[in-house]
Amino acid sequence: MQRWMVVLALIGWIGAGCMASSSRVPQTAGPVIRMPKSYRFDPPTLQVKVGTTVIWVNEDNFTHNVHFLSGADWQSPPLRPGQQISFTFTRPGEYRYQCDFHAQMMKGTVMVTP
Ligand SMILES: [Cu+2]
Repeated sequence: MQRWMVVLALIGWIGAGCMASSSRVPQTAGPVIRMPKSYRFDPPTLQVKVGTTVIWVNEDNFTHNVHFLSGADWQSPPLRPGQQISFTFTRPGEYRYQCDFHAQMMKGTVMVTP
């Protein structure tokens, strides 16, 4: 094998390693809302205090997102299996949300108290 081929192979290997780890950054702060199999938020209703950071984790085999219908104008990007997103609630209120891809099945609410 030529030397340049070895270098290219090495670059590809390092790149693949970085991609794999960046999509699974461990987060420990705040309550977690899981998206288990299949098509649901667990728990569907959560109550937290202002200032809390909530993490949604997609443990399903399908792509989902989190889109607020009330409380704030915010939506996550599409979350592939294994990905997660967090949101910090800075104002009290009722935050109803859905997954845009499965709006009939996937709805949830976060109640934020002062
Ligand atoms: Cu979904």
